[in-house]
Amino acid sequence: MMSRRAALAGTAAMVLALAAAPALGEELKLPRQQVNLVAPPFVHPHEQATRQPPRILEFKLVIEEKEIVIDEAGTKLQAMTFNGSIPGPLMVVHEGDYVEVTLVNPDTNSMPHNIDFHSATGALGGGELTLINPGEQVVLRWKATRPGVFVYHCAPGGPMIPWHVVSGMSGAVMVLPRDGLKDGAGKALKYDRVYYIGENDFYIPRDAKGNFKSYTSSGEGYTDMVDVMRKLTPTHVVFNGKVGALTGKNAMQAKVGENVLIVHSQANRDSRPHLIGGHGDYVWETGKFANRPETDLETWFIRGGSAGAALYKFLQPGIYAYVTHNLIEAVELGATAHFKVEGNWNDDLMKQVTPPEPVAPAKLGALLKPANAAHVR
Ligand SMILES: [Cu+2]
Repeated sequence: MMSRRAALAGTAAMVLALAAAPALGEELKLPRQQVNLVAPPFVHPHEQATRQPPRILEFKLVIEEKEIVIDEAGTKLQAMTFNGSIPGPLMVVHEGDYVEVTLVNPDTNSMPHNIDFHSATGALGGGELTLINPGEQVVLRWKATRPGVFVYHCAPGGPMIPWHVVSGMSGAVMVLPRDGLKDGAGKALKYDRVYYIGENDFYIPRDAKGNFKSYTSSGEGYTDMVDVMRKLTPTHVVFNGKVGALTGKNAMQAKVGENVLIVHSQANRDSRPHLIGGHGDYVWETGKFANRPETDLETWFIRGGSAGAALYKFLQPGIYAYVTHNLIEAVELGATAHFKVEGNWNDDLMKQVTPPEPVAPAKLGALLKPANAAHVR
Protein backbone atom coordinates (compact mmCIF):
# COMPACT_ATOMS: atom_id res chain seq x y z
CA MET A 1 0.00 0.00 0.00
CA MET A 2 1.15 3.54 -0.72
CA SER A 3 2.40 5.42 2.38
CA ARG A 4 0.70 8.65 3.33
CA ARG A 5 3.90 10.54 2.50
CA ALA A 6 4.11 8.96 -0.96
CA ALA A 7 0.47 9.75 -1.51
CA LEU A 8 1.11 13.37 -0.55
CA ALA A 9 4.17 13.50 -2.79
CA GLY A 10 2.00 12.09 -5.54
CA THR A 11 -0.61 14.76 -4.89
CA ALA A 12 2.09 17.42 -4.91
CA ALA A 13 3.37 16.11 -8.22
CA MET A 14 -0.17 16.21 -9.56
CA VAL A 15 -0.61 19.80 -8.38
CA LEU A 16 2.68 20.68 -10.05
CA ALA A 17 1.54 18.97 -13.22
CA LEU A 18 -1.71 20.91 -13.08
CA ALA A 19 0.23 24.12 -12.49
CA ALA A 20 2.27 23.36 -15.59
CA ALA A 21 -0.90 22.60 -17.49
CA PRO A 22 -1.63 26.03 -19.01
CA ALA A 23 0.61 25.16 -21.96
CA LEU A 24 -1.63 22.19 -22.63
CA GLY A 25 -4.70 24.38 -22.13
CA GLU A 26 -3.41 26.86 -24.69
CA GLU A 27 -2.76 24.04 -27.11
CA LEU A 28 -6.30 22.81 -26.74
CA LYS A 29 -7.58 26.28 -27.57
CA LEU A 30 -6.23 25.94 -31.09
CA PRO A 31 -8.84 25.30 -33.71
CA ARG A 32 -9.13 21.71 -34.83
CA GLN A 33 -9.82 20.36 -38.26
CA GLN A 34 -10.50 16.80 -39.29
CA VAL A 35 -8.91 15.82 -42.57
CA ASN A 36 -10.23 12.96 -44.67
CA LEU A 37 -7.29 11.31 -46.37
CA VAL A 38 -7.46 10.05 -49.95
CA ALA A 39 -5.51 7.29 -51.69
CA PRO A 40 -2.46 8.30 -53.75
CA PRO A 41 -1.69 9.57 -56.33
CA PHE A 42 -4.45 11.96 -55.21
CA VAL A 43 -4.11 14.40 -52.34
CA HIS A 44 -6.78 15.70 -49.96
CA PRO A 45 -8.04 19.27 -50.54
CA HIS A 46 -5.87 21.92 -48.87
CA GLU A 47 -4.87 25.57 -49.06
CA GLN A 48 -1.48 26.27 -50.66
CA ALA A 49 -0.95 29.41 -48.62
CA THR A 50 -3.00 30.16 -45.52
CA ARG A 51 -3.94 33.24 -43.50
CA GLN A 52 -5.37 31.11 -40.70
CA PRO A 53 -3.48 30.80 -37.42
CA PRO A 54 -1.89 27.41 -36.61
CA ARG A 55 -4.35 24.59 -36.10
CA ILE A 56 -4.48 21.00 -34.95
CA LEU A 57 -5.11 18.80 -37.96
CA GLU A 58 -6.61 15.44 -37.15
CA PHE A 59 -5.77 12.44 -39.32
CA LYS A 60 -6.67 8.78 -39.00
CA LEU A 61 -4.43 6.02 -40.29
CA VAL A 62 -5.74 2.47 -40.18
CA ILE A 63 -3.11 -0.22 -40.68
CA GLU A 64 -4.21 -2.96 -42.99
CA GLU A 65 -2.34 -6.22 -43.61
CA LYS A 66 -3.62 -7.71 -46.84
CA GLU A 67 -2.70 -9.64 -49.96
CA ILE A 68 -2.18 -7.52 -53.07
CA VAL A 69 -1.23 -8.25 -56.68
CA ILE A 70 1.86 -6.30 -57.77
CA ASP A 71 2.24 -7.02 -61.49
CA GLU A 72 0.39 -8.15 -64.63
CA ALA A 73 1.52 -11.73 -64.08
CA GLY A 74 -0.49 -11.86 -60.86
CA THR A 75 2.46 -11.95 -58.47
CA LYS A 76 1.21 -11.66 -54.91
CA LEU A 77 2.58 -9.84 -51.90
CA GLN A 78 1.36 -10.13 -48.33
CA ALA A 79 1.35 -6.36 -47.97
CA MET A 80 1.32 -4.14 -44.91
CA THR A 81 -0.30 -0.76 -45.51
CA PHE A 82 -1.38 2.53 -44.00
CA ASN A 83 -5.06 3.01 -44.94
CA GLY A 84 -4.94 0.12 -47.42
CA SER A 85 -2.81 1.86 -50.06
CA ILE A 86 0.85 1.71 -51.07
CA PRO A 87 2.14 4.29 -50.41
CA GLY A 88 0.04 5.51 -47.49
CA PRO A 89 -1.79 8.81 -48.07
CA LEU A 90 -0.03 12.18 -48.32
CA MET A 91 -0.90 14.39 -45.35
CA VAL A 92 -0.73 18.13 -46.02
CA VAL A 93 -0.37 20.74 -43.27
CA HIS A 94 1.30 24.14 -42.88
CA GLU A 95 4.41 25.02 -40.94
CA GLY A 96 3.43 25.65 -37.31
CA ASP A 97 0.37 23.39 -37.44
CA TYR A 98 0.04 20.37 -35.18
CA VAL A 99 -0.46 16.95 -36.73
CA GLU A 100 -2.63 14.72 -34.57
CA VAL A 101 -2.68 11.18 -35.86
CA THR A 102 -4.89 8.39 -34.61
CA LEU A 103 -3.09 5.21 -35.57
CA VAL A 104 -5.32 2.13 -35.52
CA ASN A 105 -4.12 -1.49 -35.61
CA PRO A 106 -7.34 -3.52 -36.03
CA ASP A 107 -7.51 -6.95 -34.39
CA THR A 108 -7.77 -8.50 -37.86
CA ASN A 109 -4.02 -7.77 -38.22
CA SER A 110 -1.36 -10.15 -36.94
CA MET A 111 1.56 -7.87 -36.02
CA PRO A 112 2.53 -4.86 -33.93
CA HIS A 113 3.11 -1.68 -35.97
CA ASN A 114 3.99 1.95 -35.32
CA ILE A 115 4.84 5.12 -37.23
CA ASP A 116 8.06 7.14 -37.55
CA PHE A 117 7.48 10.61 -39.01
CA HIS A 118 10.67 12.08 -40.49
CA SER A 119 8.98 15.48 -40.13
CA ALA A 120 8.50 15.10 -36.35
CA THR A 121 11.01 15.75 -33.56
CA GLY A 122 11.87 13.26 -30.81
CA ALA A 123 11.02 9.70 -29.73
CA LEU A 124 12.24 8.10 -32.98
CA GLY A 125 9.91 10.33 -34.96
CA GLY A 126 7.05 9.13 -32.77
CA GLY A 127 7.90 5.48 -33.35
CA GLU A 128 8.69 5.01 -29.65
CA LEU A 129 5.26 6.31 -28.63
CA THR A 130 3.10 4.57 -31.20
CA LEU A 131 3.93 0.84 -31.12
CA ILE A 132 0.55 -0.89 -30.95
CA ASN A 133 -0.62 -4.49 -31.03
CA PRO A 134 -3.56 -5.74 -33.07
CA GLY A 135 -6.74 -4.46 -31.42
CA GLU A 136 -5.09 -1.24 -30.15
CA GLN A 137 -4.99 2.39 -31.22
CA VAL A 138 -2.85 5.35 -30.19
CA VAL A 139 -2.99 9.12 -30.70
CA LEU A 140 0.23 11.04 -31.37
CA ARG A 141 0.55 14.79 -31.78
CA TRP A 142 3.61 16.54 -33.17
CA LYS A 143 4.35 20.06 -34.30
CA ALA A 144 5.24 20.64 -37.95
CA THR A 145 8.25 22.91 -37.49
CA ARG A 146 10.08 22.31 -40.79
CA PRO A 147 8.57 22.95 -44.21
CA GLY A 148 9.00 20.29 -46.86
CA VAL A 149 7.98 16.83 -47.95
CA PHE A 150 8.97 14.04 -45.59
CA VAL A 151 8.63 10.28 -45.46
CA TYR A 152 6.75 8.45 -42.73
CA HIS A 153 7.08 4.71 -42.26
CA CYS A 154 6.52 1.84 -39.88
CA ALA A 155 9.56 1.05 -37.70
CA PRO A 156 8.58 -1.58 -35.16
CA GLY A 157 12.19 -2.45 -34.25
CA GLY A 158 15.11 -4.60 -35.45
CA PRO A 159 14.60 -6.77 -38.53
CA MET A 160 10.90 -5.86 -38.54
CA ILE A 161 11.81 -2.34 -39.76
CA PRO A 162 13.07 -3.05 -43.31
CA TRP A 163 10.57 -5.89 -43.71
CA HIS A 164 7.55 -3.72 -42.87
CA VAL A 165 8.85 -0.91 -45.07
CA VAL A 166 9.45 -3.07 -48.14
CA SER A 167 6.07 -4.71 -47.52
CA GLY A 168 4.43 -1.33 -48.15
CA MET A 169 4.39 0.66 -44.91
CA SER A 170 5.48 4.12 -45.94
CA GLY A 171 3.92 7.39 -47.01
CA ALA A 172 4.65 11.12 -46.88
CA VAL A 173 3.76 14.38 -45.17
CA MET A 174 3.86 17.74 -46.93
CA VAL A 175 4.44 20.71 -44.62
CA LEU A 176 3.80 23.84 -46.69
CA PRO A 177 5.20 27.23 -45.71
CA ARG A 178 2.25 29.27 -44.36
CA ASP A 179 2.67 31.74 -47.23
CA GLY A 180 3.03 29.00 -49.83
CA LEU A 181 5.87 27.86 -52.09
CA LYS A 182 8.47 30.33 -53.39
CA ASP A 183 10.88 30.19 -56.32
CA GLY A 184 13.98 31.11 -54.30
CA ALA A 185 13.83 34.80 -55.29
CA GLY A 186 10.65 35.40 -53.32
CA LYS A 187 8.17 34.89 -56.16
CA ALA A 188 5.13 32.83 -55.20
CA LEU A 189 4.72 29.47 -56.94
CA LYS A 190 1.31 27.86 -57.25
CA TYR A 191 0.27 24.47 -58.46
CA ASP A 192 -2.91 23.61 -60.35
CA ARG A 193 -2.66 19.93 -59.48
CA VAL A 194 -0.64 17.84 -57.09
CA TYR A 195 0.12 14.13 -57.39
CA TYR A 196 1.84 11.91 -54.87
CA ILE A 197 3.96 9.06 -56.18
CA GLY A 198 5.38 6.59 -53.68
CA GLU A 199 8.04 4.29 -55.02
CA ASN A 200 8.54 0.82 -53.59
CA ASP A 201 11.15 -1.87 -54.03
CA PHE A 202 9.69 -5.36 -53.53
CA TYR A 203 11.59 -8.60 -52.86
CA ILE A 204 9.42 -11.54 -53.84
CA PRO A 205 10.91 -15.01 -53.23
CA ARG A 206 11.05 -17.57 -56.06
CA ASP A 207 10.57 -21.32 -56.03
CA ALA A 208 13.09 -23.86 -57.41
CA LYS A 209 11.74 -23.31 -60.94
CA GLY A 210 12.21 -19.55 -60.66
CA ASN A 211 8.51 -18.70 -60.30
CA PHE A 212 7.40 -16.16 -57.73
CA LYS A 213 6.07 -17.78 -54.59
CA SER A 214 2.98 -16.73 -52.68
CA TYR A 215 2.16 -17.16 -49.03
CA THR A 216 -0.98 -17.21 -46.91
CA SER A 217 0.37 -14.64 -44.44
CA SER A 218 3.22 -12.16 -44.06
CA GLY A 219 4.75 -14.28 -41.32
CA GLU A 220 4.83 -17.40 -43.48
CA GLY A 221 6.91 -15.62 -46.14
CA TYR A 222 9.19 -13.72 -43.75
CA THR A 223 12.32 -15.91 -43.83
CA ASP A 224 12.24 -16.32 -47.62
CA MET A 225 11.76 -12.60 -48.16
CA VAL A 226 14.63 -11.64 -45.88
CA ASP A 227 16.90 -13.91 -47.96
CA VAL A 228 15.91 -11.96 -51.10
CA MET A 229 16.17 -8.59 -49.29
CA ARG A 230 19.72 -9.33 -48.16
CA LYS A 231 20.84 -9.59 -51.79
CA LEU A 232 19.70 -5.95 -52.22
CA THR A 233 18.32 -6.74 -55.68
CA PRO A 234 14.60 -6.02 -55.86
CA THR A 235 12.34 -8.19 -58.01
CA HIS A 236 10.01 -5.22 -58.55
CA VAL A 237 10.46 -1.45 -58.38
CA VAL A 238 7.04 0.13 -58.68
CA PHE A 239 5.10 3.34 -58.26
CA ASN A 240 2.01 3.16 -56.06
CA GLY A 241 2.21 -0.48 -55.14
CA LYS A 242 1.90 -2.22 -58.47
CA VAL A 243 3.38 -2.36 -61.97
CA GLY A 244 1.03 -0.18 -64.05
CA ALA A 245 -0.71 1.48 -61.08
CA LEU A 246 -0.25 4.86 -62.82
CA THR A 247 -0.14 3.96 -66.53
CA GLY A 248 -2.74 3.60 -69.28
CA LYS A 249 -6.24 4.22 -67.91
CA ASN A 250 -4.66 5.02 -64.53
CA ALA A 251 -2.48 7.79 -66.03
CA MET A 252 -2.33 11.03 -64.08
CA GLN A 253 -4.20 13.79 -65.93
CA ALA A 254 -3.13 17.35 -66.68
CA LYS A 255 -3.73 20.12 -69.21
CA VAL A 256 -1.27 22.18 -71.23
CA GLY A 257 -0.43 25.29 -69.22
CA GLU A 258 -1.09 23.72 -65.84
CA ASN A 259 1.55 23.63 -63.12
CA VAL A 260 1.73 20.17 -61.64
CA LEU A 261 3.47 19.44 -58.35
CA ILE A 262 4.85 15.92 -58.21
CA VAL A 263 5.76 14.62 -54.77
CA HIS A 264 7.93 11.50 -54.93
CA SER A 265 8.95 9.43 -51.92
CA GLN A 266 11.16 6.38 -51.49
CA ALA A 267 11.45 5.06 -47.95
CA ASN A 268 14.19 2.50 -48.57
CA ARG A 269 16.21 3.00 -51.74
CA ASP A 270 17.55 5.72 -54.05
CA SER A 271 15.63 6.81 -57.14
CA ARG A 272 16.10 9.20 -60.08
CA PRO A 273 12.80 10.62 -61.31
CA HIS A 274 12.73 11.78 -64.92
CA LEU A 275 9.79 13.07 -66.96
CA ILE A 276 10.39 11.98 -70.55
CA GLY A 277 9.83 14.97 -72.82
CA GLY A 278 9.44 17.33 -69.88
CA HIS A 279 11.49 18.85 -67.10
CA GLY A 280 11.50 19.93 -63.51
CA ASP A 281 10.89 23.70 -63.65
CA TYR A 282 11.46 23.98 -59.91
CA VAL A 283 12.75 20.99 -58.02
CA TRP A 284 13.24 20.65 -54.29
CA GLU A 285 15.36 17.59 -54.76
CA THR A 286 15.84 17.03 -51.04
CA GLY A 287 12.23 18.06 -50.55
CA LYS A 288 12.73 20.88 -48.05
CA PHE A 289 10.98 24.13 -48.94
CA ALA A 290 13.21 26.46 -46.91
CA ASN A 291 15.91 25.73 -49.49
CA ARG A 292 15.96 27.40 -52.90
CA PRO A 293 14.57 25.04 -55.56
CA GLU A 294 16.78 23.99 -58.45
CA THR A 295 15.53 24.91 -61.91
CA ASP A 296 15.27 23.31 -65.36
CA LEU A 297 16.29 19.85 -64.22
CA GLU A 298 16.28 16.82 -66.51
CA THR A 299 16.54 14.18 -63.77
CA TRP A 300 16.55 14.54 -60.02
CA PHE A 301 17.60 12.35 -57.17
CA ILE A 302 15.55 10.98 -54.32
CA ARG A 303 17.67 9.64 -51.52
CA GLY A 304 16.28 6.48 -49.98
CA GLY A 305 14.43 7.60 -46.86
CA SER A 306 13.35 10.93 -48.26
CA ALA A 307 10.78 12.66 -50.42
CA GLY A 308 11.29 15.32 -53.10
CA ALA A 309 8.99 17.69 -54.94
CA ALA A 310 9.08 18.90 -58.54
CA LEU A 311 6.93 21.58 -60.13
CA TYR A 312 6.43 21.44 -63.89
CA LYS A 313 4.23 23.40 -66.28
CA PHE A 314 3.20 21.07 -69.11
CA LEU A 315 3.76 22.81 -72.46
CA GLN A 316 2.75 20.09 -74.95
CA PRO A 317 -0.10 17.59 -75.04
CA GLY A 318 0.44 13.84 -75.17
CA ILE A 319 1.45 10.91 -73.02
CA TYR A 320 4.50 11.53 -70.88
CA ALA A 321 6.27 8.66 -69.17
CA TYR A 322 7.53 9.47 -65.68
CA VAL A 323 10.22 6.97 -64.79
CA THR A 324 13.17 6.36 -62.57
CA HIS A 325 16.11 6.89 -64.91
CA ASN A 326 17.62 3.62 -64.06
CA LEU A 327 15.88 2.40 -67.19
CA ILE A 328 16.18 -1.25 -66.25
CA GLU A 329 14.16 -0.52 -63.13
CA ALA A 330 11.74 1.61 -65.15
CA VAL A 331 11.10 -0.86 -67.95
CA GLU A 332 11.97 -4.31 -66.61
CA LEU A 333 11.02 -3.91 -62.95
CA GLY A 334 8.01 -1.60 -63.22
CA ALA A 335 8.93 1.95 -62.18
CA THR A 336 6.98 3.77 -64.88
CA ALA A 337 4.02 6.13 -64.57
CA HIS A 338 2.15 8.14 -67.22
CA PHE A 339 0.86 11.69 -67.42
CA LYS A 340 -1.91 12.19 -69.99
CA VAL A 341 -1.84 15.84 -71.00
CA GLU A 342 -4.56 17.53 -73.06
CA GLY A 343 -4.23 20.74 -75.03
CA ASN A 344 -2.81 22.20 -78.20
CA TRP A 345 0.54 21.25 -79.70
CA ASN A 346 3.14 24.01 -79.95
CA ASP A 347 4.99 23.70 -83.30
CA ASP A 348 7.54 26.27 -82.18
CA LEU A 349 8.77 24.01 -79.37
CA MET A 350 8.82 20.91 -81.60
CA LYS A 351 7.79 20.00 -85.12
CA GLN A 352 8.32 16.94 -87.27
CA VAL A 353 9.69 18.74 -90.30
CA THR A 354 9.21 15.74 -92.62
CA PRO A 355 7.59 12.48 -91.58
CA PRO A 356 9.56 9.21 -91.89
CA GLU A 357 9.98 8.37 -95.61
CA PRO A 358 12.08 5.93 -97.66
CA VAL A 359 15.46 7.22 -98.72
CA ALA A 360 15.63 7.37 -102.59
CA PRO A 361 18.17 4.76 -103.94
CA ALA A 362 20.31 7.40 -105.74
CA LYS A 363 20.35 9.51 -102.62
CA LEU A 364 21.31 6.46 -100.55
CA GLY A 365 24.40 5.92 -102.77
CA ALA A 366 25.46 9.51 -102.21
CA LEU A 367 24.95 9.15 -98.48
CA LEU A 368 27.18 6.08 -98.31
CA LYS A 369 30.13 7.81 -100.09
CA PRO A 370 32.59 9.55 -97.82
CA ALA A 371 31.22 13.08 -97.60
CA ASN A 372 34.56 14.80 -97.80
CA ALA A 373 36.74 12.36 -99.74
CA ALA A 374 39.39 15.00 -100.29
CA HIS A 375 40.07 15.13 -96.59
CA VAL A 376 40.36 11.38 -96.15
CA ARG A 377 43.99 10.25 -96.37
CU1 LIG B 1 4.44 -2.24 -39.47
